[in-house]
This record gives sequence, structure tokens and C-alpha cells, in this order.
Amino acid sequence: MTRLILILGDQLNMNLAALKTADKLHDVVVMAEVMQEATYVSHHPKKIALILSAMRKFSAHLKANGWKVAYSRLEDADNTQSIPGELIRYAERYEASSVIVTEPGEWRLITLLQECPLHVTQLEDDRFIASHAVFEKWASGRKALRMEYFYRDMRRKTGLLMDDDKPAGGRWNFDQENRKPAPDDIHYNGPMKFQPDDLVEDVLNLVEVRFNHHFGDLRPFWFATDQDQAHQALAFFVKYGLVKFGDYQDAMLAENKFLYHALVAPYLNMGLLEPLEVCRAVENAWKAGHVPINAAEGFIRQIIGWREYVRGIYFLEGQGYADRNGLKHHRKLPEMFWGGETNMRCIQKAVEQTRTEAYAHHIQRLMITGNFSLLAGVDPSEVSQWYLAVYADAFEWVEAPNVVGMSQFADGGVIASKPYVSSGAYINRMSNYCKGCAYKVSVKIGEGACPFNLLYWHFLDRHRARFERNPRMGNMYRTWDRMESEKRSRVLAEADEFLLRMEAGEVL
Ligand code: FAD
Ligand code: DLZ
Ligand code: SF4
Repeated sequence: MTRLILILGDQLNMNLAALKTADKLHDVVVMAEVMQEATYVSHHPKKIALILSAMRKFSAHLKANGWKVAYSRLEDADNTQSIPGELIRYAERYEASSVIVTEPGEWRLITLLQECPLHVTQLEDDRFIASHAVFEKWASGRKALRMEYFYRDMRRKTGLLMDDDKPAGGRWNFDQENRKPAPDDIHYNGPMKFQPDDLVEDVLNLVEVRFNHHFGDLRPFWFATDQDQAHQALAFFVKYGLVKFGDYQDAMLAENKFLYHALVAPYLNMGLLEPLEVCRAVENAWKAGHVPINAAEGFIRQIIGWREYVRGIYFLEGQGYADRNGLKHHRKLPEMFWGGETNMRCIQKAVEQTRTEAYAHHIQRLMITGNFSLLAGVDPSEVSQWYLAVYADAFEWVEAPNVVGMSQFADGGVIASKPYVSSGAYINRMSNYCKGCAYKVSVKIGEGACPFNLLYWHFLDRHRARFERNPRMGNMYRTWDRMESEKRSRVLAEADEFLLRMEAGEVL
């Protein structure tokens, strides 16, 4: 009996669980470009083009390897434009009654497939180092699920950067060395960029027509769209960028969108690269003496630590995680996140590069757009939908824990032990945004005061009951309490006024 083997747009890997169980002679692989997936949030046009191009190339690769593939193009007249709809259509065509799929990375789609009238088996996605069972075992009985301890287990499990049972270099974590402010010059012209070929051009033309109302610039399009290109991009980063990755991991420069970042997250998340091969390439560069330990360890921690950990949390916490709102924030996301005018240079720059590249690096996401949303009390689900839409690497299993948990503290402290908030001083230390901003980062109150300075105290004051006793936040409250009471009142009044202007849709 024929079975359908469903492969989703972020599962483009020959070692995929569903493919490993499939039978080339009798089963039919189904891949479907559908409007439902392209519009459940208004994805950035570059992201849609990346996924559709990579899907088309992967299906050609499958066919070349002898698989029978039923492929739906977005523009096909008989396309039902949903994944379950396409499964039902192909089930009739091939007289198949059962479907095998690798578990999707989003509860929405897991549920849609459970509700599909066909018999759908969802296999665990084994492209990760920690299975659901391994993560659940690690989490069970722990009071706090801190990434650092999970990460050490992953180092032991993979043997990455280990000297027998000890961490290479004598320490598990070299983060202290990875907080250097922005340098004057960047000696790396990554990421590696690719000229669109005919197949990609066709997709770009399609996306241009169908999704021109979505936020984001489609062209110039430069992403890798197959495994071979993704490997070239990885090799380029390891050879030229990795050496300074650690040092400037947290730095931000108005004139440089990528600094020493790898730009491999979209490829990893879509299956074009595998996490262990990426980490081994980095470890080998360190073993060969090409990069320092703080670069290699810092990078590997992001992948076998943070990436695996957030996935574990997403599935452990279950459905509804992305809708949590622990701090009860309800303001609307301001227009400046969608490219509307603003005088806040840091936001303007972070949003501008999000629009042009579907990319911002971790600290821009956490300490500029995320920090602002949290301080201003924006509804975390609106914030989460924004991140899910605008970044090329955004899929809910990785996006939601980073946004709802880490950045908005909306999961009640499962991921973060304290909220990631800062005044303008941090942004000024780590970037050059403040030079040339209409606001003055050194001004705390009155004419030209940096909004981060006002909102920071407003946040701490309005959530005093929640955070006052947090040992990591005591110093913040002591500083606030030492301020003259008249000054405190002015800060709060000015912050209130700013928030009212934001709610009224004024230019901030
Ligand atoms: P680099 O800075 O070069 O890092 C190397 C790799 O480490 C990344 O490619 C990524 O695979 C991994 N990594 C680093 N940090 C994390 C993390 N916190 N969680 C998971 N993986 C990590 N990452 C996504 O892949 N998708 C998302 O939707 C996403 N949303 C985010 C939202 C917020 C608010 C924050 C603070 C972080 C988010 N991240 C997300 C994590 C991180 O910002 C991106 O992985 C990174 O910016 C991708 O760019 P890069 O490949 O150049 O990464
Ligand atoms: C994100 C995305 C987009 C834009 N389009 C498709 C598509 O047309 N077909 C498809 O199979 N997958 C697509 N995806 C990826 C899915 O949305 C993704 O598999 C789920 O969000 C789970 O991670
Ligand atoms: Fe951002 Fe404030 Fe600096 Fe302006 S002064 S760039 S608003 S931190």
C-alpha cells in the first residue's frame, strides 16, 4: 500500500526521520508550497523566497535520487493551499491512506496534522542532539532549568571541546571574554552571498507578485538555497569570520549589519546544515590553531547549548507557550517596528536591516527591539508574531522561547532568571547607534532624554512586586530608591507621557 511521506519546508535533509523509514519503490514524497504556510504570519518576502527555492531544489535532488515526488507549486491551479488539503488530494490520486511526517516545529501544524482525516504518523525529528526524552529527563526534578547545566551535559554527550571528562581550555564557558564593544573596523565581509540562478529567479518573480504587501525587501536576494551552497557559506565563515566571533558577539554597528556573525541559522533550521557538522567544523578550526578557544566555545555553546535548550523548553512546556503573558503587557507594537518613522536611531537601524536582510543578530533582537518592547509593555504575542514574520531563521520552536521566554519574560521565568532590560547606557557601550541619535543617551530626564532611560525605571517601578526580591535585581532597586523622590516622579511622569504618545501612534 502506498504511503505519503510529507516533507515540510524546514525539513530539507536526506537524513530526515520520515525519509529514513520510507520505501523508495512504493511510497510517494509530498512537498507542498501553500498559502496557509506562507501567510499564518506575514513572513518577510526573502524568507518565503528562501523556503520555496530550497524546497524546489530539494525536490529535484530527491527525484535525482530515485524518489517519486508529488510537488505542489504555489501557482498550481488545483493547489488547495493548505498542507492537509494537499495530503488529501494526493491520497486520492495515489490511493494512499496513511501519511508519515517528521514532527513539525510548531504546535499549530502538529495539531492540524492530528486533525487530518488521513492516518498521519508523526515521527520525532532526530536532527537534534537532545531528543524529547533526553531533555525531559534532564529537566525532571530540577527547580530551575538553567541553560548552562544543560549545555555541559551536551558537551559531555557530544565530546565537543572535551579533554576526556574535562572542558578544553580548563573552563566550560568563556563568555566573560565575549563582551567587547563595537570595534572601529570589521575585517570580515561575510556572510557569503549567492547570485540567484534561474530557479531562484522564478521564485523571486512569484514572490514579488504574491507577497509584495508583506514587510521586507525581496531583492537583492543572496541566501544559499541548497546544501552545497550552505556548506560553502559555513566554510567561508569558519575560515574568515569565526576568529573574531567571540570577541564581538554582542557588539552592534550602525554601518555593519553582520559583523562576525555566521548567518547559518536559516540553513540549520531548514535542514540544509546539521548542528553537529557545524560544530565539528568549528572545533576543527580551533584544534588546528586557527581560532581562539573563546570563539570556538562561544559559537558551539550557541548551537549545542542555546539552540537545543530552547527547543527542549518549547516542547516541554507544551501548547500555548507562545501565548503566555506573565507580566500582563497589552500595548500594541508601534508602527516603527514595521518601518514607520522614528527618531530612535537604534530601533531605526535594527528595523532597517531587518527589512533589507530579514536578519538582525542576537543582541539587536534581545537588547534593542526586545528590550524596547518589554520596557514599553507591548503584548508579548504581538512581539512574537513580529519576530516570527520578519526573520529568515524564524520557526516557532526556536522563535517563541527566545521571544516570549528570554526576551519578554512572559513565560514567568522558565528561561530567564531575570528580565533582559537595560537603559540606554548598555546600548551606548555596545554600539555606535547613540552617536547621531535625536535623543541623548546621557540625558536621563527632560528635553532629549533617551526613551530607554525613562522606560527602564518605569518597568522596574511597575513590576516592583514581581522583581524586588530577585537577588540579581536588588542593585537596580537600590539605585532607584536612592534617587530623589521628586526626580523619580518626573521620570515616571515622562515615561507615562512617552507611552501615551506611543499608544496614540505618534512618531517616537
Ligand atoms: P550567530 O550569532 O552566528 O550564532 C551561531 C548560531 O547559534 C546561530 O546560527 C543559531 O543557530 C545558534 N543560536 C545562537 N543563539 C541562539 C538562541 N538563543 N537560540 C537558538 N539558537 C541560537 N534564532 C533562530 O534560529 N530563530 C529565531 O527565530 C530566533 N529568534 C530570536 C529572537 C530573539 C528575541 C532573540 C534574542 C534571539 C533569537 N534567535 C533566534 C537566536 C539568535 O538571535 C539567532 O539564532 C541568530 O541571530 C542567528 O544568526 P546567526 O546565524 O548569524 O547566528
Ligand atoms: C515557513 C514556511 C513557508 C513560508 N512556506 C511553506 C510552504 O509553502 N510549505 C511548507 O511545507 N512549509 C512552509 N514553511 C515552513 C512551515 O511553516 C514549517 O514547517 C512550520 O512552521 C513548522 O516549523
Ligand atoms: Fe537608542 Fe537612546 Fe541611543 Fe537613541 S540615545 S540610539 S534611543 S539608546
